[in-house]
Amino acid sequence: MGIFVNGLVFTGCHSQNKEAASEQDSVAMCVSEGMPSRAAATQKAQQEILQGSDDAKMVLIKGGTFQMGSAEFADAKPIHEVSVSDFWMDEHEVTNAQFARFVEATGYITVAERALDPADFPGVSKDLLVPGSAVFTPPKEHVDLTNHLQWWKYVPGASWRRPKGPGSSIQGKENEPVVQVSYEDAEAFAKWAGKRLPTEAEWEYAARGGLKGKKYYWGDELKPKGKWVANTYQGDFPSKNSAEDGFVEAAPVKTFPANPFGLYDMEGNVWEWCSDFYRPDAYEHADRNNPKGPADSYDPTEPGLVKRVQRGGSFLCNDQYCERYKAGSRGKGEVSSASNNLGFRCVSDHAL
Ligand SMILES: [Ca+2]
Ligand SMILES: [Ca+2]
Repeated sequence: MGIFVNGLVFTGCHSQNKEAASEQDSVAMCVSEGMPSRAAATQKAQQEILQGSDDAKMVLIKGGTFQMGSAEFADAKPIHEVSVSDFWMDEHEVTNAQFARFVEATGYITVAERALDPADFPGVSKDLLVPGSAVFTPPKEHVDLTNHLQWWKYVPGASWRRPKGPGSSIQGKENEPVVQVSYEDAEAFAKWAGKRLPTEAEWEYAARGGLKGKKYYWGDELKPKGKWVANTYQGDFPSKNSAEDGFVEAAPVKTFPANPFGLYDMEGNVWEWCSDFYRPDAYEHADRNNPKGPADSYDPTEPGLVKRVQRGGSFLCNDQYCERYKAGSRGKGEVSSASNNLGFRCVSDHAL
């Protein structure tokens, strides 16, 4: 069958180019210039294919060696050489539409929607133990930046379906990143999708996009050519968001330019969970080859809590308060906690 088809193609080619027939002694010659070979075309298709139960477009990140960390942040020192193997990464943060499909398929109930067990919250009045989550609630007037509880409120009823609590919704926000997801929620989604959460080494390697020693993941200038290239916070934090970049809160994924690896919103938009336990001294003892983080977590500011790493900062990051959208910086979060500026994306070791 294959020979017969090839024969037809060969014949057609000759009939259209009789004057050059002597040069066209193979089927390959008949392929018009600029058309990719079958091998190249399938490879490209594979690199951009929708992968996993969530049908996410994933990008093949070719492994390599890079300088991980930042001299600007105490918990991101020392800068050290790290190698990561090839992996595939979602090109954008997991969206509300993707998360809705997961919930529909599995009946999953997120941590923010579950009843709170009084045993987990000794000393807290039972009537305060209602399902909900943290919502950024900016004060009307300028405040000092020492107490973050001035702008973070626990809002009963806040969840991924109602990111800011009763009255809010995700309708019309299908392409925005899902928020109000705890580590457990992100991990459950990843498992359903046939994927996993990235290590922070993978995340940072991917975010750097092959650039070396830059202040921001996109380069050394905050606004290259006068343009905001990530969804962060402009204005007087936390009371006056001037939204010069066009967005007070999360932006639809892929609104801002992709990095050189074809990944969107690695910096800003929403924070992204990574699989490593958080410790401020993690890099002092880190593996150099595909590091997976320390064996346990420890955050001196909240010693009793288990925390995992978060990366990339969010629409609330700015130089005045949270600079942790800068290259190499690290974030952290208690594993059962969520907020309306926290999401995730998945990776896979293999094409799915
Ligand atoms: Ca913004
Ligand atoms: Ca992000």
